[in-house]
Amino acid sequence: MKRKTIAVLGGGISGYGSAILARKKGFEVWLSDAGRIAERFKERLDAWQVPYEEGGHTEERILSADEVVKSPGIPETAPIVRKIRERGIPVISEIEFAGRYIGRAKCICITGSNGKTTTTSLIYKIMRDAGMNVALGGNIGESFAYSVATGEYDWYVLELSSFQLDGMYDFRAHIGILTNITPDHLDRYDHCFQNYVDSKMRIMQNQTSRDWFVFSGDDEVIWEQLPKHDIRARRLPFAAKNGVASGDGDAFLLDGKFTATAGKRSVEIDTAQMRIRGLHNAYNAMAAALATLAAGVEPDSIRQSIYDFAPVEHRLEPVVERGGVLWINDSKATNVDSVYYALESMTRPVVWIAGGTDKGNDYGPLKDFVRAKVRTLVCMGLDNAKLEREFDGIVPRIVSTSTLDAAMRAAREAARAGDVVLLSPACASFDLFKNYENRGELFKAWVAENA
Ligand code: UMA
Ligand code: ADP
Repeated sequence: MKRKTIAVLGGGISGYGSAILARKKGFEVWLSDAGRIAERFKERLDAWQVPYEEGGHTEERILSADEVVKSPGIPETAPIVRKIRERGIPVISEIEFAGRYIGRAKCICITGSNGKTTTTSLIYKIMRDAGMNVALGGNIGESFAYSVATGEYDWYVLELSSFQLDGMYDFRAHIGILTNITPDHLDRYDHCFQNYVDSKMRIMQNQTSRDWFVFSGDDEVIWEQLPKHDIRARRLPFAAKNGVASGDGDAFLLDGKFTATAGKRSVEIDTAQMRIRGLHNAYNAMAAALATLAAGVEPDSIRQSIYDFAPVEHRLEPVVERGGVLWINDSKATNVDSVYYALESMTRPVVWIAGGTDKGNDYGPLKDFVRAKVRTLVCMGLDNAKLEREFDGIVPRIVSTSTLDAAMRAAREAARAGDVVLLSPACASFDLFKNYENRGELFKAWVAENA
Protein backbone atom coordinates (compact mmCIF):
# COMPACT_ATOMS: atom_id res chain seq x y z
CA MET A 1 0.00 0.00 0.00
CA LYS A 2 1.23 3.50 -0.83
CA ARG A 3 2.28 5.45 2.21
CA LYS A 4 0.31 8.62 2.95
CA THR A 5 2.26 11.69 1.82
CA ILE A 6 2.44 14.85 3.86
CA ALA A 7 3.65 18.20 2.57
CA VAL A 8 4.76 20.68 5.20
CA LEU A 9 4.53 24.34 4.21
CA GLY A 10 7.10 26.57 5.90
CA GLY A 11 10.45 25.59 7.40
CA GLY A 12 10.38 27.66 10.60
CA ILE A 13 9.83 26.41 14.14
CA SER A 14 6.43 24.97 13.35
CA GLY A 15 7.40 23.43 10.01
CA TYR A 16 10.54 21.53 10.98
CA GLY A 17 8.80 20.13 14.08
CA SER A 18 5.86 18.89 11.98
CA ALA A 19 8.15 17.38 9.36
CA ILE A 20 10.21 15.51 11.93
CA LEU A 21 7.08 14.17 13.61
CA ALA A 22 5.68 13.07 10.23
CA ARG A 23 8.93 11.29 9.49
CA LYS A 24 8.91 9.59 12.87
CA LYS A 25 5.35 8.40 12.28
CA GLY A 26 6.37 6.78 9.00
CA PHE A 27 4.82 9.16 6.47
CA GLU A 28 6.31 10.11 3.14
CA VAL A 29 7.11 13.70 4.08
CA TRP A 30 8.49 16.70 2.23
CA LEU A 31 8.96 20.28 3.43
CA SER A 32 8.76 23.37 1.23
CA ASP A 33 9.72 26.92 2.17
CA ALA A 34 9.20 29.98 -0.04
CA GLY A 35 12.10 31.76 1.65
CA ARG A 36 15.31 30.61 3.35
CA ILE A 37 15.45 27.93 6.03
CA ALA A 38 17.71 28.68 9.00
CA GLU A 39 20.88 26.56 9.15
CA ARG A 40 20.02 25.13 12.57
CA PHE A 41 16.65 23.93 11.27
CA LYS A 42 18.27 22.39 8.19
CA GLU A 43 20.65 20.47 10.43
CA ARG A 44 17.73 18.96 12.29
CA LEU A 45 15.90 18.10 9.07
CA ASP A 46 19.05 16.44 7.74
CA ALA A 47 19.52 14.51 10.96
CA TRP A 48 16.01 13.10 10.55
CA GLN A 49 16.48 12.61 6.79
CA VAL A 50 13.57 14.86 5.87
CA PRO A 51 13.83 16.11 2.27
CA TYR A 52 13.13 19.82 1.77
CA GLU A 53 13.30 22.70 -0.68
CA GLU A 54 13.76 26.43 -0.06
CA GLY A 55 13.47 29.60 -2.14
CA GLY A 56 10.10 28.65 -3.66
CA HIS A 57 7.20 26.21 -3.59
CA THR A 58 7.22 23.46 -6.25
CA GLU A 59 3.51 23.30 -6.97
CA GLU A 60 3.11 19.85 -8.53
CA ARG A 61 4.84 18.20 -5.63
CA ILE A 62 2.79 20.01 -2.99
CA LEU A 63 -0.43 19.42 -4.91
CA SER A 64 0.21 15.69 -5.02
CA ALA A 65 0.24 15.37 -1.21
CA ASP A 66 -2.57 13.66 0.69
CA GLU A 67 -2.50 16.27 3.43
CA VAL A 68 -0.76 19.61 4.00
CA VAL A 69 0.48 20.87 7.35
CA LYS A 70 0.65 24.66 7.08
CA SER A 71 2.80 26.87 9.31
CA PRO A 72 0.70 29.44 11.16
CA GLY A 73 2.45 32.50 9.70
CA ILE A 74 1.38 31.59 6.15
CA PRO A 75 -1.93 33.30 5.34
CA GLU A 76 -4.89 31.75 3.52
CA THR A 77 -4.34 34.32 0.78
CA ALA A 78 -0.89 32.91 -0.16
CA PRO A 79 -1.19 31.70 -3.78
CA ILE A 80 -0.01 28.20 -2.92
CA VAL A 81 -2.63 27.85 -0.18
CA ARG A 82 -5.38 28.94 -2.58
CA LYS A 83 -4.27 26.29 -5.06
CA ILE A 84 -4.19 23.57 -2.39
CA ARG A 85 -7.73 24.54 -1.39
CA GLU A 86 -8.91 24.48 -5.03
CA ARG A 87 -7.69 20.88 -5.28
CA GLY A 88 -9.58 20.02 -2.10
CA ILE A 89 -6.46 18.77 -0.28
CA PRO A 90 -6.94 18.97 3.52
CA VAL A 91 -4.86 21.72 5.17
CA ILE A 92 -4.28 21.41 8.91
CA SER A 93 -2.19 23.19 11.53
CA GLU A 94 0.78 21.69 13.30
CA ILE A 95 -1.32 21.47 16.49
CA GLU A 96 -3.99 19.37 14.76
CA PHE A 97 -1.30 17.11 13.35
CA ALA A 98 0.67 16.65 16.58
CA GLY A 99 -2.51 16.20 18.63
CA ARG A 100 -3.10 12.89 16.82
CA TYR A 101 -0.01 11.35 18.41
CA ILE A 102 -0.15 12.25 22.10
CA GLY A 103 -1.62 8.94 23.25
CA ARG A 104 -3.04 9.26 26.75
CA ALA A 105 -1.39 12.59 27.51
CA LYS A 106 -3.57 15.64 28.17
CA CYS A 107 -3.42 19.19 26.87
CA ILE A 108 -3.95 22.48 28.65
CA CYS A 109 -4.44 25.04 25.88
CA ILE A 110 -4.33 28.78 26.41
CA THR A 111 -5.61 31.36 23.95
CA GLY A 112 -6.85 34.96 24.05
CA SER A 113 -5.77 38.30 22.65
CA ASN A 114 -3.53 39.13 25.63
CA GLY A 115 -2.07 37.21 28.53
CA LYS A 116 -1.35 33.96 26.67
CA THR A 117 2.39 33.82 27.28
CA THR A 118 2.13 34.94 30.91
CA THR A 119 -0.65 32.47 31.73
CA THR A 120 1.00 29.62 29.81
CA SER A 121 4.35 30.18 31.52
CA LEU A 122 2.68 30.39 34.93
CA ILE A 123 0.77 27.14 34.40
CA TYR A 124 3.94 25.43 33.19
CA LYS A 125 5.82 26.59 36.29
CA ILE A 126 3.04 25.43 38.64
CA MET A 127 3.04 21.98 37.04
CA ARG A 128 6.83 21.68 36.92
CA ASP A 129 7.13 22.78 40.55
CA ALA A 130 4.57 20.12 41.43
CA GLY A 131 6.81 17.49 39.81
CA MET A 132 4.55 16.72 36.86
CA ASN A 133 5.92 15.39 33.58
CA VAL A 134 4.97 18.39 31.41
CA ALA A 135 6.07 19.99 28.12
CA LEU A 136 5.65 23.64 27.11
CA GLY A 137 4.94 24.59 23.51
CA GLY A 138 2.73 26.00 20.76
CA ASN A 139 3.07 29.72 20.14
CA ILE A 140 5.95 29.83 22.62
CA GLY A 141 9.35 28.15 22.74
CA GLU A 142 9.71 24.80 20.95
CA SER A 143 6.85 23.54 18.78
CA PHE A 144 4.24 21.09 20.06
CA ALA A 145 5.06 18.72 17.17
CA TYR A 146 8.76 18.65 18.03
CA SER A 147 7.97 17.85 21.69
CA VAL A 148 5.67 15.03 20.63
CA ALA A 149 8.33 13.66 18.26
CA THR A 150 11.18 13.75 20.76
CA GLY A 151 9.71 13.19 24.24
CA GLU A 152 7.11 11.32 26.27
CA TYR A 153 4.99 13.59 28.42
CA ASP A 154 1.84 13.27 30.54
CA TRP A 155 0.83 16.89 29.98
CA TYR A 156 1.32 19.49 27.27
CA VAL A 157 0.82 23.15 28.15
CA LEU A 158 0.19 24.90 24.84
CA GLU A 159 -0.10 28.57 24.01
CA LEU A 160 -2.35 28.78 20.93
CA SER A 161 -2.59 31.70 18.52
CA SER A 162 -5.69 32.25 16.42
CA PHE A 163 -3.61 31.19 13.39
CA GLN A 164 -3.01 27.81 14.99
CA LEU A 165 -6.65 27.43 16.03
CA ASP A 166 -7.77 28.08 12.46
CA GLY A 167 -6.28 24.81 11.24
CA MET A 168 -7.66 22.73 14.12
CA TYR A 169 -10.63 20.43 13.50
CA ASP A 170 -10.62 17.29 15.68
CA PHE A 171 -8.09 18.42 18.28
CA ARG A 172 -9.45 18.45 21.81
CA ALA A 173 -8.24 20.66 24.66
CA HIS A 174 -8.76 18.76 27.92
CA ILE A 175 -8.48 22.09 29.69
CA GLY A 176 -9.10 25.13 27.48
CA ILE A 177 -8.47 28.72 28.61
CA LEU A 178 -9.75 31.85 26.92
CA THR A 179 -8.19 34.90 28.61
CA ASN A 180 -10.01 37.69 26.70
CA ILE A 181 -10.90 38.82 23.18
CA THR A 182 -10.00 42.29 21.91
CA PRO A 183 -9.21 43.36 18.32
CA ASP A 184 -5.84 42.12 17.00
CA HIS A 185 -4.44 40.56 13.80
CA LEU A 186 -7.46 41.84 11.84
CA ASP A 187 -5.40 41.95 8.63
CA ARG A 188 -5.55 38.12 8.66
CA TYR A 189 -9.33 38.09 9.19
CA ASP A 190 -10.65 40.22 6.30
CA HIS A 191 -10.72 43.14 8.78
CA CYS A 192 -13.77 41.49 10.34
CA PHE A 193 -13.68 41.22 14.14
CA GLN A 194 -16.26 38.41 14.19
CA ASN A 195 -13.98 36.20 12.07
CA TYR A 196 -11.22 36.65 14.65
CA VAL A 197 -13.69 36.00 17.51
CA ASP A 198 -14.87 32.78 15.80
CA SER A 199 -11.27 31.67 15.56
CA LYS A 200 -10.67 32.17 19.29
CA MET A 201 -13.87 30.31 20.22
CA ARG A 202 -12.52 27.18 18.50
CA ILE A 203 -10.56 26.58 21.71
CA MET A 204 -13.56 24.72 23.17
CA GLN A 205 -14.74 22.85 20.08
CA ASN A 206 -14.60 19.06 20.63
CA GLN A 207 -14.49 19.42 24.41
CA THR A 208 -16.52 16.78 26.26
CA SER A 209 -18.27 16.78 29.63
CA ARG A 210 -15.06 15.44 31.19
CA ASP A 211 -13.13 18.56 30.09
CA TRP A 212 -12.87 22.07 31.54
CA PHE A 213 -13.38 25.48 29.94
CA VAL A 214 -11.76 28.39 31.82
CA PHE A 215 -12.77 31.86 30.60
CA SER A 216 -13.03 35.52 31.57
CA GLY A 217 -16.42 36.37 33.00
CA ASP A 218 -15.59 40.08 32.67
CA ASP A 219 -15.09 39.96 28.92
CA GLU A 220 -18.23 41.21 27.15
CA VAL A 221 -17.23 39.70 23.82
CA ILE A 222 -16.89 36.24 25.37
CA TRP A 223 -20.24 36.57 27.19
CA GLU A 224 -21.96 37.40 23.92
CA GLN A 225 -20.48 34.32 22.29
CA LEU A 226 -21.29 31.74 24.96
CA PRO A 227 -24.99 31.23 24.13
CA LYS A 228 -24.09 30.68 20.47
CA HIS A 229 -21.97 27.61 21.26
CA ASP A 230 -22.72 24.12 22.44
CA ILE A 231 -20.37 24.01 25.42
CA ARG A 232 -20.14 20.53 26.88
CA ALA A 233 -17.12 21.13 29.13
CA ARG A 234 -17.39 22.07 32.77
CA ARG A 235 -17.26 25.87 33.03
CA LEU A 236 -14.77 27.74 35.20
CA PRO A 237 -15.29 31.52 34.82
CA PHE A 238 -13.04 34.07 36.53
CA ALA A 239 -13.90 37.72 37.12
CA ALA A 240 -13.31 40.90 39.12
CA LYS A 241 -16.34 42.90 37.95
CA ASN A 242 -19.26 40.78 36.78
CA GLY A 243 -20.81 38.41 39.28
CA VAL A 244 -20.01 34.93 38.03
CA ALA A 245 -20.90 31.62 39.58
CA SER A 246 -20.71 28.16 38.13
CA GLY A 247 -21.65 24.89 39.77
CA ASP A 248 -18.37 23.50 38.45
CA GLY A 249 -16.19 26.20 40.07
CA ASP A 250 -15.03 29.77 39.53
CA ALA A 251 -12.79 32.55 40.85
CA PHE A 252 -13.70 36.09 41.87
CA LEU A 253 -11.29 38.87 42.84
CA LEU A 254 -12.33 41.00 45.80
CA ASP A 255 -10.09 43.44 47.71
CA GLY A 256 -7.02 41.98 46.06
CA LYS A 257 -7.78 38.39 47.07
CA PHE A 258 -9.45 35.50 45.29
CA THR A 259 -10.51 31.94 45.96
CA ALA A 260 -10.34 29.69 42.92
CA THR A 261 -12.48 26.56 43.02
CA ALA A 262 -12.60 23.72 40.52
CA GLY A 263 -14.86 20.83 41.46
CA LYS A 264 -14.28 20.13 45.14
CA ARG A 265 -10.89 21.76 45.52
CA SER A 266 -10.01 25.40 46.21
CA VAL A 267 -7.00 27.65 46.59
CA GLU A 268 -6.87 31.13 48.15
CA ILE A 269 -4.53 33.72 46.72
CA ASP A 270 -3.60 37.18 48.00
CA THR A 271 -2.48 39.10 44.89
CA ALA A 272 -0.41 41.47 47.07
CA GLN A 273 1.99 38.56 47.55
CA MET A 274 2.46 37.99 43.82
CA ARG A 275 5.49 39.34 41.95
CA ILE A 276 3.40 40.02 38.82
CA ARG A 277 1.32 43.15 39.33
CA GLY A 278 -1.90 44.70 38.05
CA LEU A 279 -5.47 43.62 37.46
CA HIS A 280 -4.56 41.79 34.25
CA ASN A 281 -2.10 39.62 36.14
CA ALA A 282 -4.73 38.86 38.77
CA TYR A 283 -6.87 37.59 35.87
CA ASN A 284 -3.97 35.52 34.58
CA ALA A 285 -3.37 34.07 38.05
CA MET A 286 -7.06 33.19 38.45
CA ALA A 287 -7.02 31.40 35.08
CA ALA A 288 -3.84 29.52 35.99
CA ALA A 289 -5.13 28.55 39.44
CA LEU A 290 -8.40 27.21 38.01
CA ALA A 291 -6.64 25.24 35.27
CA THR A 292 -4.08 23.66 37.56
CA LEU A 293 -6.69 22.77 40.21
CA ALA A 294 -8.60 21.06 37.40
CA ALA A 295 -5.37 19.25 36.46
CA GLY A 296 -5.07 17.91 39.99
CA VAL A 297 -2.24 20.00 41.44
CA GLU A 298 -2.29 20.45 45.22
CA PRO A 299 -3.61 23.89 46.33
CA ASP A 300 -0.61 24.69 48.57
CA SER A 301 1.76 23.98 45.73
CA ILE A 302 -0.27 26.17 43.33
CA ARG A 303 -0.20 29.05 45.82
CA GLN A 304 3.56 28.87 46.35
CA SER A 305 4.30 28.74 42.61
CA ILE A 306 2.02 31.69 41.87
CA TYR A 307 3.76 33.77 44.55
CA ASP A 308 7.20 32.84 43.17
CA PHE A 309 6.44 33.59 39.53
CA ALA A 310 8.38 36.57 38.09
CA PRO A 311 7.19 38.65 35.09
CA VAL A 312 8.11 37.13 31.73
CA GLU A 313 10.71 39.24 29.90
CA HIS A 314 9.25 42.27 28.03
CA ARG A 315 5.91 42.08 29.91
CA LEU A 316 5.78 44.89 32.49
CA GLU A 317 9.30 43.88 33.41
CA PRO A 318 10.89 46.21 36.00
CA VAL A 319 14.42 46.94 34.75
CA VAL A 320 16.01 49.17 37.36
CA GLU A 321 15.22 52.00 39.78
CA ARG A 322 17.76 54.83 39.57
CA GLY A 323 17.57 58.30 41.08
CA GLY A 324 14.04 57.48 42.21
CA VAL A 325 12.93 56.68 38.64
CA LEU A 326 11.69 53.16 37.89
CA TRP A 327 12.23 51.99 34.29
CA ILE A 328 9.75 49.36 33.05
CA ASN A 329 10.02 47.35 29.84
CA ASP A 330 6.59 46.40 28.44
CA SER A 331 7.73 46.06 24.83
CA LYS A 332 5.32 43.15 24.27
CA ALA A 333 2.41 45.59 24.68
CA THR A 334 1.72 45.77 20.95
CA ASN A 335 -1.99 46.56 21.17
CA VAL A 336 -4.22 49.04 23.01
CA ASP A 337 -5.68 46.57 25.50
CA SER A 338 -2.28 45.55 26.88
CA VAL A 339 -1.37 49.23 27.39
CA TYR A 340 -4.71 49.77 29.11
CA TYR A 341 -3.72 47.25 31.77
CA ALA A 342 -0.17 48.57 31.98
CA LEU A 343 -1.47 52.07 32.76
CA GLU A 344 -4.16 50.65 35.05
CA SER A 345 -1.44 49.06 37.19
CA MET A 346 0.68 52.24 37.53
CA THR A 347 0.67 53.82 40.98
CA ARG A 348 3.25 56.58 40.28
CA PRO A 349 3.35 59.41 37.69
CA VAL A 350 4.29 58.04 34.28
CA VAL A 351 6.56 59.09 31.45
CA TRP A 352 5.07 56.95 28.72
CA ILE A 353 7.04 55.85 25.64
CA ALA A 354 4.68 54.70 22.88
CA GLY A 355 4.45 54.39 19.11
CA GLY A 356 5.70 52.30 16.22
CA THR A 357 3.67 50.67 13.47
CA ASP A 358 0.02 51.50 14.19
CA LYS A 359 -2.38 48.57 13.60
CA GLY A 360 -5.47 50.75 13.15
CA ASN A 361 -5.54 51.50 16.89
CA ASP A 362 -8.48 53.10 18.68
CA TYR A 363 -6.81 54.97 21.56
CA GLY A 364 -10.13 55.99 23.16
CA PRO A 365 -10.01 53.43 26.02
CA LEU A 366 -6.63 54.79 27.20
CA LYS A 367 -7.58 58.44 27.54
CA ASP A 368 -8.85 58.48 31.14
CA PHE A 369 -5.75 56.73 32.45
CA VAL A 370 -3.46 58.92 30.39
CA ARG A 371 -5.16 62.07 31.68
CA ALA A 372 -4.85 60.87 35.28
CA LYS A 373 -1.38 59.29 35.27
CA VAL A 374 0.83 60.36 32.36
CA ARG A 375 3.11 63.37 32.79
CA THR A 376 4.84 63.21 29.41
CA LEU A 377 4.18 61.16 26.30
CA VAL A 378 7.31 60.36 24.31
CA CYS A 379 6.34 59.19 20.81
CA MET A 380 8.91 56.83 19.29
CA GLY A 381 8.25 56.02 15.65
CA LEU A 382 8.65 56.98 12.05
CA ASP A 383 5.14 58.42 11.92
CA ASN A 384 3.92 59.92 15.21
CA ALA A 385 1.13 62.11 13.82
CA LYS A 386 -1.77 59.95 15.02
CA LEU A 387 -0.49 59.61 18.59
CA GLU A 388 0.19 63.35 18.79
CA ARG A 389 -3.29 64.15 17.49
CA GLU A 390 -5.06 61.67 19.79
CA PHE A 391 -3.36 62.81 23.00
CA ASP A 392 -3.10 66.52 22.28
CA GLY A 393 -4.73 68.35 25.22
CA ILE A 394 -4.92 65.13 27.28
CA VAL A 395 -1.30 64.89 28.38
CA PRO A 396 0.61 68.04 29.48
CA ARG A 397 3.61 67.39 27.24
CA ILE A 398 4.21 65.38 24.06
CA VAL A 399 7.67 64.87 22.60
CA SER A 400 8.08 63.39 19.11
CA THR A 401 11.17 61.26 18.36
CA SER A 402 12.18 58.85 15.63
CA THR A 403 15.00 56.87 17.25
CA LEU A 404 15.31 54.87 20.46
CA ASP A 405 18.18 57.02 21.66
CA ALA A 406 16.25 60.26 21.20
CA ALA A 407 13.19 58.79 22.90
CA MET A 408 15.23 57.59 25.87
CA ARG A 409 16.96 60.93 26.29
CA ALA A 410 13.61 62.71 26.21
CA ALA A 411 12.21 60.29 28.79
CA ARG A 412 15.22 60.72 31.09
CA GLU A 413 14.88 64.48 30.89
CA ALA A 414 11.13 64.40 31.60
CA ALA A 415 11.24 61.96 34.54
CA ARG A 416 11.45 63.23 38.13
CA ALA A 417 12.21 61.26 41.28
CA GLY A 418 9.18 59.13 42.09
CA ASP A 419 8.17 58.64 38.43
CA VAL A 420 8.03 55.56 36.24
CA VAL A 421 9.35 55.50 32.69
CA LEU A 422 7.14 52.98 30.93
CA LEU A 423 7.86 51.56 27.48
CA SER A 424 4.41 50.24 26.49
CA PRO A 425 4.10 51.03 22.80
CA ALA A 426 0.56 49.93 21.74
CA CYS A 427 2.12 49.37 18.32
CA ALA A 428 4.17 46.81 16.43
CA SER A 429 7.91 47.44 16.36
CA PHE A 430 8.76 46.93 12.71
CA ASP A 431 9.38 50.57 11.76
CA LEU A 432 12.50 50.89 13.94
CA PHE A 433 13.25 47.39 15.28
CA LYS A 434 13.52 43.77 14.17
CA ASN A 435 10.75 42.71 16.55
CA TYR A 436 9.40 43.44 20.03
CA GLU A 437 12.19 41.47 21.70
CA ASN A 438 14.81 43.57 19.95
CA ARG A 439 12.98 46.76 21.02
CA GLY A 440 12.86 45.57 24.66
CA GLU A 441 16.50 44.47 24.68
CA LEU A 442 17.71 47.81 23.29
CA PHE A 443 15.56 49.61 25.87
CA LYS A 444 17.18 47.61 28.67
CA ALA A 445 20.69 48.08 27.30
CA TRP A 446 20.18 51.86 27.11
CA VAL A 447 18.84 51.93 30.66
CA ALA A 448 21.81 49.90 31.96
CA GLU A 449 24.28 52.35 30.41
CA ASN A 450 22.60 55.71 30.60
CA ALA A 451 19.77 55.86 33.12
N1 UMA B 1 6.76 30.81 4.31
C1 UMA B 1 6.49 29.97 3.23
N2 UMA B 1 5.49 30.31 2.34
C2 UMA B 1 4.78 31.46 2.46
C3 UMA B 1 5.04 32.31 3.58
C4 UMA B 1 6.05 31.94 4.49
O1 UMA B 1 7.14 28.94 3.07
O2 UMA B 1 3.89 31.71 1.64
C5 UMA B 1 7.83 30.41 5.24
C6 UMA B 1 8.83 31.50 5.60
O3 UMA B 1 9.80 31.63 4.60
C7 UMA B 1 9.40 30.99 6.92
C8 UMA B 1 8.28 30.11 7.47
O4 UMA B 1 7.26 30.03 6.48
O5 UMA B 1 10.57 30.21 6.79
C9 UMA B 1 7.78 30.76 8.74
O6 UMA B 1 6.61 30.18 9.22
P1 UMA B 1 5.84 30.93 10.42
O7 UMA B 1 5.68 32.37 10.09
O8 UMA B 1 4.61 30.15 10.70
O9 UMA B 1 6.90 30.90 11.62
P2 UMA B 1 7.47 29.73 12.55
O10 UMA B 1 8.91 29.98 12.78
O11 UMA B 1 7.10 28.38 12.06
O12 UMA B 1 6.72 30.04 13.93
C10 UMA B 1 5.33 29.76 14.08
C11 UMA B 1 4.67 30.91 14.85
N3 UMA B 1 4.77 32.14 14.09
C12 UMA B 1 3.69 32.81 13.63
O13 UMA B 1 2.56 32.46 13.84
C13 UMA B 1 3.93 34.08 12.83
C14 UMA B 1 5.35 31.04 16.20
O14 UMA B 1 4.67 32.04 16.94
C15 UMA B 1 5.23 29.71 16.95
O15 UMA B 1 5.94 29.79 18.16
C16 UMA B 1 5.80 28.58 16.10
O16 UMA B 1 5.16 28.56 14.81
C17 UMA B 1 5.60 27.18 16.72
O17 UMA B 1 4.24 26.84 16.78
C18 UMA B 1 5.37 33.30 17.08
C19 UMA B 1 4.43 34.47 16.74
O18 UMA B 1 4.90 35.56 16.43
C20 UMA B 1 5.81 33.45 18.54
N4 UMA B 1 3.09 34.30 16.82
C21 UMA B 1 2.13 35.36 16.58
C22 UMA B 1 1.93 36.21 17.83
O19 UMA B 1 2.24 35.73 18.93
O20 UMA B 1 1.39 37.33 17.68
C23 UMA B 1 0.78 34.73 16.20
P1 ADP C 1 0.26 37.29 24.67
O1 ADP C 1 1.09 36.05 24.66
O2 ADP C 1 -1.22 36.99 24.54
O3 ADP C 1 0.72 38.37 23.75
P2 ADP C 1 1.62 38.22 27.09
O4 ADP C 1 1.49 37.51 28.37
O5 ADP C 1 2.86 38.06 26.30
O6 ADP C 1 0.35 37.88 26.17
O7 ADP C 1 1.41 39.79 27.35
C1 ADP C 1 1.37 40.70 26.25
C2 ADP C 1 1.06 42.09 26.75
O8 ADP C 1 -0.25 42.13 27.32
C3 ADP C 1 2.01 42.58 27.85
O9 ADP C 1 2.16 43.97 27.67
C4 ADP C 1 1.27 42.26 29.13
O10 ADP C 1 1.62 43.13 30.20
C5 ADP C 1 -0.20 42.43 28.73
N1 ADP C 1 -1.09 41.47 29.37
C6 ADP C 1 -0.76 40.31 30.01
N2 ADP C 1 -1.87 39.69 30.46
C7 ADP C 1 -2.94 40.44 30.07
C8 ADP C 1 -4.36 40.31 30.22
N3 ADP C 1 -4.89 39.27 30.86
N4 ADP C 1 -5.13 41.29 29.68
C9 ADP C 1 -4.59 42.34 29.02
N5 ADP C 1 -3.27 42.54 28.87
C10 ADP C 1 -2.44 41.59 29.37
